[in-house]
Amino acid sequence: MTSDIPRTRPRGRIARASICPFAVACVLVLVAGSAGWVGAEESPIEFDQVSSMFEPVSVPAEKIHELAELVLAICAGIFVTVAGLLVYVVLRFRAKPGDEKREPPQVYGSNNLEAAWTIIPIIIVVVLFLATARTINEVERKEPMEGALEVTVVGHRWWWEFEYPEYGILTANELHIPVSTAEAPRPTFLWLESQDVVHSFWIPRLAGKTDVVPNRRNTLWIDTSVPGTYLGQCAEYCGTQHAHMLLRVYVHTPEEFEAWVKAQQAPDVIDPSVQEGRELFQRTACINCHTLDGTVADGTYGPTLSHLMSRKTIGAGAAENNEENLRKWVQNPAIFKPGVRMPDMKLTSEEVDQIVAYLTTLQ
Ligand code: HEC
Ligand SMILES: [Cu+2]
Repeated sequence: MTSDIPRTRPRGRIARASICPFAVACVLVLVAGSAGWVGAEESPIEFDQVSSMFEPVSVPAEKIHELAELVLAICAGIFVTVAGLLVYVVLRFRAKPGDEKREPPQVYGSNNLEAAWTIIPIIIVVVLFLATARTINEVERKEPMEGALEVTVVGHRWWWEFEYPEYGILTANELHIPVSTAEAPRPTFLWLESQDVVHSFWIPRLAGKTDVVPNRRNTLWIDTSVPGTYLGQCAEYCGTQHAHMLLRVYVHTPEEFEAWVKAQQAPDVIDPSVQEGRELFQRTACINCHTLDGTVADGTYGPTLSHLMSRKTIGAGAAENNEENLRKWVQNPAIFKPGVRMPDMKLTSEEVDQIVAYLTTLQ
């Protein structure tokens, strides 16, 4: 009996229809993921700003963004055309009842069609190539521009060293630069070096991503007129604590920058109430790995501790820089960064207190 009822919905179409919810779910996950709703882990540091390459504030980042928008627009056009034609063909030429026995008309070769789908893609690729070449040419610079602030950036496992030869300043993980305006241009030119493995320097809102390679000097520049704090990170897997190799860039007004330079150049004030901690620090192996101006410490394996408290974070963004976290860090830095290259110094609780009391005076 049932076999006499004409099948209006062939099985194949049901199977095809069931793909739809899956596709919809995929698109939703992609959209949610890119909007930051999914997988947004709670970070130990409160991030003041989401760092998006779609909100550039510096000349090279703007140029890269323009190119990205052009490429996205062209690719979106291709996607809509191809997917639209596909949907049209699937619906228009779908199997209808009574079609089962018939073959569709067979078309062999069409010179016009073939010419079209050869020439149009070639034009698209040439346009993409030219636009990309132009952007690379605008963004790439091998030598510092007139009046630029030069900073040498050295990638270490797992922190960043910043040296300002012009001012004799050495600091870590947090880069301070001035704004650059049309009236008073002051771009920042970065020399990128690595102490150990390949890292990658990336501050999405300020400049493109550039690898930091041992035995090689790469370059990058920033030119922004918007003061603020911009976040970045190492973008090349460089070992266990790669994810905790963050960057903070403070863009200051000229006056603020001047004040920061002055503060960094001034020697750390020696506070007599923490003399014990200061002496203990200088008797401990800390000095083999850390530099601290005005003390015997001149190690270069770890970040400089001069003006330590002027930094907002410790451990390259692994923790906020405050007394409590410094205490935990000096006690055993692996609490924040398992695998970190600073050993547990096996200090007694009292020794930690003394050293931390001293460190917190390093304004
Ligand atoms: C074997 C070398 C070594 C020794 C010894 C050492 N450190 Fe470190 N220290 C490091 C390294 C490397 C880092 C950077 C770790 C990172 O961020 O991945 C660091 C980071 C730090 C930081 C955080 C600085 C910042 O800006 O992120 C502090 C504070 C610090 N050390 C204090 C000390 C003190 C105090 C001692 C002695 C009790 C000490 N260290 C001994 C290698 C060392
Ligand atoms: Cu790295």
